[in-house]
Amino acid sequence: MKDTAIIVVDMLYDFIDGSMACLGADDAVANTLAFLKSHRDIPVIFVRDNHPANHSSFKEFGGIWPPHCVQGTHGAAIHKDLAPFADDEGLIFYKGENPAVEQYSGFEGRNEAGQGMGEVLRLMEIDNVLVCGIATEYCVRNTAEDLLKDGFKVTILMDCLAWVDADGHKKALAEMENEGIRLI
Ligand code: VGL
Ligand code: ZN
Repeated sequence: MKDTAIIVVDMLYDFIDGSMACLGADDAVANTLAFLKSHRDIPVIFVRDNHPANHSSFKEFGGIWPPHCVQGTHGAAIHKDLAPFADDEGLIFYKGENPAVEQYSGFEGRNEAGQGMGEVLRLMEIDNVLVCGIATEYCVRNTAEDLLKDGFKVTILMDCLAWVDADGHKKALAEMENEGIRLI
């Protein structure tokens, strides 16, 4: 399936069992792993929230979140079960690195070479993207919407999501579906 890629958003320890542990995270990781194992022909793209220690999204610096995904810490690392699939730095997009800017969208991330996600997907001739990850209402939603706006066909893998709030998760899914994002 050359024209399809999967985008795994923020499956990082702080969102799984750390400072911002999200609801459903263990199931989301297990289901994502099962999906990746059974679809070895699909390229896997990872998004990593990767904040400096003084990031403005942290409460202490005027934001709304506890400190999380600080660069170089365990909390910022990809879950060990998924990490073997993250073997190509060109397909890992880092976001939230500028202390002054909140970035929920993985689409705004950059790989190690400084390329954006849209640019890389086009070079790979991808036009369908499967999106999963954490958190549904924030980074998954913003990533999926930016991909849709940029012209990609976007499908959310519902069994591979985790969320901050159950009602927020359901509302975000309904709104994404209305916008033209497919839910499977
Ligand atoms: C996220 C809040 C702050 C997310 C990241 O990955 O959804 N949420 N930083
Ligand atoms: Zn963050």
